[in-house]
Amino acid sequence: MKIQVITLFPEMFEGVLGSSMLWKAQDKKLVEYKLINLRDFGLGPRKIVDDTPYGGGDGMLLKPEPLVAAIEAAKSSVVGNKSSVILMTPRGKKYTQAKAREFAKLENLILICGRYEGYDERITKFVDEQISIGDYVLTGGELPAMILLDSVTRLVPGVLGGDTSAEKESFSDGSSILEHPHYTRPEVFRGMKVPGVLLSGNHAAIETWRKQNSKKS
Ligand code: 4GS
Repeated sequence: MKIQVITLFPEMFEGVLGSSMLWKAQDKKLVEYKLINLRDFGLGPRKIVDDTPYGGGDGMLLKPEPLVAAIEAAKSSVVGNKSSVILMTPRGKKYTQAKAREFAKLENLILICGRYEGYDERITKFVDEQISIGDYVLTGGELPAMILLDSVTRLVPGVLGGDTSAEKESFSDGSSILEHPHYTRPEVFRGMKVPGVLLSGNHAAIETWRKQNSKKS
């Protein structure tokens, strides 16, 4: 899988892409990440990417020409045809584990990180999907893009150590069952005991306890 990210702040991704799981995914050649600096597609000698909104109002908007040129550059480097251009925006469809699973099946993802007050609406004609990570306002779409690429990468076969770990976790069966609580040593921590059943060795009882203590939402 190839994930390309269009952003004005490529350096924001260094920490996340260099961290264990994502780094290993690249090292094993399971996923390839490419950062595209939107500034490179800016207009004129000053590489302008933003402009004031028609009709007035506060703030600046991303201009359509640089953004569409960056999308086209990303698309031109794609081999195969299963690709999706995804715009990170609070106006998008709410991101879920089901979406992550859908994206993990694609060969090519192109993620666009918004900035400023927003973008010229005409860019949406060059976008396949608009995704929001939640109803709050961030400074840019970079953090949402990192959340998307983290959650998608760990679903790519071979990325996680055990082949079952990704699928056993919360939401993986399409329902919204959250995981049961976990405990590790010590048996008593600051007066709080580990539930006795977990120390019992009775696997059926443990399974029942875990089911009962999984949250449905
Ligand atoms: C989100 C969000 C976001 C909105 C980008 C204001 C800069 C910012 N993107 N899910 N302009 N929530 N984007 O807040 O995706």
